[in-house]
Amino acid sequence: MVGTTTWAALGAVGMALGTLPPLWGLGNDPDRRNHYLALVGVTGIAAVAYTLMALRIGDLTVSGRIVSLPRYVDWLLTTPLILLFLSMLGNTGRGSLARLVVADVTLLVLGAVAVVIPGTVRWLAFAGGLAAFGVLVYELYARIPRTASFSNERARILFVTLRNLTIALWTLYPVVWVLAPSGIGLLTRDMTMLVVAYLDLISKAAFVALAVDGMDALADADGAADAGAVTVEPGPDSDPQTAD
Ligand code: RET
Repeated sequence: MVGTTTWAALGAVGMALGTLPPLWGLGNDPDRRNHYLALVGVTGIAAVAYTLMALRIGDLTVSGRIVSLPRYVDWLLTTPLILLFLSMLGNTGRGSLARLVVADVTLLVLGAVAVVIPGTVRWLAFAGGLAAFGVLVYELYARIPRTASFSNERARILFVTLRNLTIALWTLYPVVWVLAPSGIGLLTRDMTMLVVAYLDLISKAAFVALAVDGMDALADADGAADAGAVTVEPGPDSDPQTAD
């Protein structure tokens, strides 16, 4: 039977493959070492977490519910790295990054609390998690675009793409939480693992792949500028919205 273990194993393979592009970037673009290190962490840590889940290591049973420790540790480490990367793209400064990470850790901790504590407290914790998520979305959507200083138009476009992908995908997690055994139990545990592994893969491996691709273009643009190959006159092909 195809179940939790298989999905977790597939997740591990996907995350490991997803770590190859930023490793390549690390070797090829020393100027953006920190950006690539953050990306290697995002999929690399998830690859380890999924391997542990496939081996069924770290499943805790708390008040009759199973909580996967590797999953929460993975989220606690890698979602801040995703936010760090977005914040580095926009040079948004420490205050903004701190707000993002505090909101992120708060929502994850409240989510974990909501899994293990029954009754009214469960839904209160969940509502608190949603509120923290609201703070995070507000920062990414409303504040950062006003305060960020992007090194060029391409960096801004890359930020907007990755930010939109992040908000769209992260919004699905609380929905899955409600449908899963943690909430009303419409999804089985196997189904939940499949859906979450799929969401994790897109919000991590696809995010990382798009980020590496975008930074490669940024490096090319820098290289062309350094070599004096950039024309000053904006020609018909130089619209950054349409250039690839
Ligand atoms: C919970 C329940 C409490 C309310 C909210 C949640 C949101 C979780 C999110 C998780 C994102 C995880 C990612 C993992 C990548 O691999 C904890 C489910 C709002 C947004 C992106």
